[in-house]
Amino acid sequence: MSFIQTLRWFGPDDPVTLDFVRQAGASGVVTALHHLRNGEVWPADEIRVRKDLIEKKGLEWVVVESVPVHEDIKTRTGDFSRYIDHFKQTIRNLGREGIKIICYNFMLLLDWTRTDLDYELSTGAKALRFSKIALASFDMFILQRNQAQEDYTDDEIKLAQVYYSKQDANDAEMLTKNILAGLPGSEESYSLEAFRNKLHTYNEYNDTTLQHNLLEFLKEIIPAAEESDVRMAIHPDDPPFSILGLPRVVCKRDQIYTLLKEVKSPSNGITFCTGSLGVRPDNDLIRMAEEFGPAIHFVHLRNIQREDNGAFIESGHLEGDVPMYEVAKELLIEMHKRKSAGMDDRIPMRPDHGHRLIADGDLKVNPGYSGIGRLKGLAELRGLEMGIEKSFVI
Ligand code: DNO
Repeated sequence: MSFIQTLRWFGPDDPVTLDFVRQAGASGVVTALHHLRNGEVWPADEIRVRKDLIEKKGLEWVVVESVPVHEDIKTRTGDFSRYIDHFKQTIRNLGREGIKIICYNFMLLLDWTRTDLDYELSTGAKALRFSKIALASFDMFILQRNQAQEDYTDDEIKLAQVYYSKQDANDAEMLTKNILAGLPGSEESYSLEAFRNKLHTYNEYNDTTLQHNLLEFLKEIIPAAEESDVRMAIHPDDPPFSILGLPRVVCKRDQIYTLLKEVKSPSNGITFCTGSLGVRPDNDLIRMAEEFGPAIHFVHLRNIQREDNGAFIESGHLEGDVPMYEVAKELLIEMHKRKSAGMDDRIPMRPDHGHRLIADGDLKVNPGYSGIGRLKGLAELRGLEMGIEKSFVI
C-alpha cells in the first residue's frame, strides 16, 4: 500500500534525465508541456508524443504539474471565458490519453517564491531559502510599491532597511531576479518595470474576490474533469501568505476546507504539499492529512525549518518543522482506507526539491531540482515509508 514514487522532470531539456529517474527507483514521472504558452489548449498529439517518450523508458506519466491557469481566469477579466474553455479542453485531452491527475495553482502573478537559491547549509550543501525581510526590502526599496510599508511591522521595516543598506547592486539584481524571473514551473517572468505596471492593476483584488474567482473557476472545470475521470489537485500557495500586496487564498486549513466544500466532487482535490503548508504553524499537517485524506490526489513531501522574522529554509526531508513521520503515516492510513473500500488506493508522491550536493557537480539544474539531492530525499522517504508499513498491524 505504498505511494507511487515519482520525480518531477522538466522535459527533454532537463539535465536530470528520464534514465536518472528510473535509476533513482521511481516509477512515475511528473511533468508538463512547458513549451506551450499559458492559456493554449494542450493538443492531444503533443501529449501523446511526451507520453511515448516517458513510456519508452519504462516509466509512467502519472501527474501533470502543472497546467497553468491563465491570469485572466484568476482575475476574471479579459478573455477568461475562452481560457476556461481551453482549460477544459486540455483536461479532456489529458484524460483521453490516460493522464488522470492534474496539479495547478491559483497564485496571482507569481508562482512559488524564494529570496535565496544558493543558501549554504552548515554541511556545505546548498538549499533554497525564503526571507520575509529580504522580500520586504525588495518590496519597499527596489520595487517601491505604493504603501508597501503598511504590510510590515516597524521591526520588519527596520530590519529591511538594514538588509537593504548592506546590499550592493549585484545583490539587489540577484534578489530581483530570484523573485521576478520565475522559478522552474512558474511559466511567467517579469522585468521590474513590467511587474510594477502589472501590479498597479491589481489593487482591487483581495481574499474575497480572489476566492470567489477560484470557486467560479472550479464550478466550471470540475464537471469536465468528472466526465474525463480526471482528478484536479490544487497546489497550496508558496509561501502560504500574501506577498507584495497580492492576496493568496490556498494557504491554510479553512481555505482548503471551503474550496472542497463549495465544489464537492471526487474530481476536486488537492496537492498536499507539506513544504508549502508547513510554513504556517497554524496548519496542523497531521490533522489536515487526516481530514482532507480522500481529497488528496497528489503529495509533495518536503520539509522546512522556520527561522526568525518569517524566514524558512528548505531543510532535509526528514528534518525540520514538518512532522514527516506522522504525516506520512496518516497518508499511508488513507491509502489503506481506500484499498479497503475497493478504491484506487495509491497516491503519487514526489520528494519535493532537494539540496544541491557535491555530487550534483556543475550540472545546470533547475533551482530545487538537483538529481542527487532529490535522490537523497526520495531514498529517505522510501525508507520511512517501508518502516511505517512494516509496523502496521492490519
Ligand atoms: C515548486 C512547485 C511549484 C508547483 C506549482 C503548482 O517546486 O511546487 O512550481 O509546481 O505551484 O502549480
